[in-house]
Amino acid sequence: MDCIKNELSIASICRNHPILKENDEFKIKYINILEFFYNKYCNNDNFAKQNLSIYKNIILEKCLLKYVYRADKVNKYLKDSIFLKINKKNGKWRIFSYRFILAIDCLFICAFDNEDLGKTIISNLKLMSNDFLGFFINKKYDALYLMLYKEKNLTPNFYDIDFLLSKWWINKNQLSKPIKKIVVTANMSAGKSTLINALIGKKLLQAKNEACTSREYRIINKSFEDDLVSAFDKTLKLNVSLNELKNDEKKGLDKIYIGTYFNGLEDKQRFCFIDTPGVNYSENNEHEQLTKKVIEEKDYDKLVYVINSNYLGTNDDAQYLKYIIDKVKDKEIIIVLNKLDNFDIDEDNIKESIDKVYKDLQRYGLKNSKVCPISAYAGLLAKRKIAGEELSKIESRKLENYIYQFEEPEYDLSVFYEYDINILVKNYINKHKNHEKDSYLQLLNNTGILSLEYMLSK
Ligand SMILES: Nc1nc2c(ncn2[C@@H]2O[C@H](COP(=O)(O)OP(=O)(O)O)[C@@H](O)[C@H]2O)c(=O)[nH]1
Ligand SMILES: [Mg+2]
Repeated sequence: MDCIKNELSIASICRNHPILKENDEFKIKYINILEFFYNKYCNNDNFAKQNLSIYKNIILEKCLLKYVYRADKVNKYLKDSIFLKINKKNGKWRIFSYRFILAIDCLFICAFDNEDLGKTIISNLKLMSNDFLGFFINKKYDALYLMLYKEKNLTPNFYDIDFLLSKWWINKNQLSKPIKKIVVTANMSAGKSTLINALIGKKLLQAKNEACTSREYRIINKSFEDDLVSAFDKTLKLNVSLNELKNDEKKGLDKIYIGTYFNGLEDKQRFCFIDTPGVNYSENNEHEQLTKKVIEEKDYDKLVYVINSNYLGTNDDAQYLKYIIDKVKDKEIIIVLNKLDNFDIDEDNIKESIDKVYKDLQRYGLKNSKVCPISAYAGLLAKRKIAGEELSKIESRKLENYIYQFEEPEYDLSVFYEYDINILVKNYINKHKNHEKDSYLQLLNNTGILSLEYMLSK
């Protein structure tokens, strides 16, 4: 499974690609060369196939329908992409070549995680683009190979490859980070899916007032935003729509991996959030079985238990919490008290509710757990707004209301976290300060979501 997780964590490098400014004819030639290498070296490799298809979709855009693959012309096309362009730089005319950009694309599609194949492809590119610059160019190909696969920082006067090279390396670094797996569990409708959405800063999972998650979701973060969602259940798909994910739900497969960029803390680790169906003792037994299987298999590092603060001390919670405490003795358990935006501070007291939860936990035998108060929904709206996402009219109105509501000191949930967490959150806010976004950042701070994120990353 680990290689699947790696493939899901790799972000596509072709958004804002330099080739996008060329004309259709040139783009078609360029993609022809990529397809040639794909056919020659990884015809059966699904990851490469999907990757090539993303290049076609993003680079060719509207001329995708005009695209024809011409194996017989690839050699000529390659020459064109090497000599065709004359570019004015610093007031001087120079030959502009796509050869090294093309090399990076070929290697990214075919051999990102396969150094030997990378070497073979570089040799092939050398042969194919053998030209009057001969020896000099071959040395540059060798240098490129070292820069991509051996972390050598050579930068020997390459023109225009920085953009792709940096994306290549952000991806490589991502794969070297350990994965921290966090399972989120609760009785139904406590806000598990909303909480995971808030942590990743996107409306990815369905959140509804009914038990709707019917399978296990494992969501892994990509290295940077490429506006694509990848998924693996039986096969790997690098570009799925949210609708496809929803429809997949009906097919009854029990586990799905998803890769997407998280709008969250920049971190030295990768997170994998695990969403399970709610456990509800009277209704769907299948959901309960599936969830218990995930809990008991223990393929996670931490467990987050979500309590709906609007219904404190229910029998369902008592029963399920006791089960968790009994089964999960060897992992950190974090208790999240959600939906605190619904609290009426004239009648309820947040501090007292938190204390009540601590007392219950003590009675059930859970001593060292932290109780983290949050509003997942308000946190999610704030994050989506900060990321520049367009909210619906109703969402915008709710967001504005939350801003006023959370300005009241009684709703500042960040005060319930420890000193060291508060310092980290403060640093985060200062670093991201931006006149237009300040009120949303402040809201995000007060919803407790950032504090919780730092707790999870500890
Ligand atoms: N007011 C409020 N509603 C929330 C919050 N978190 C979740 N909800 C709502 O609670 C319902 C159930 O949420 P969902 O995430 O689907 O719960 P799950 O069944 O535990 O996955 C949805 O209507 C959510 O919009 C919150 O922090 N505040
Ligand atoms: Mg759910």
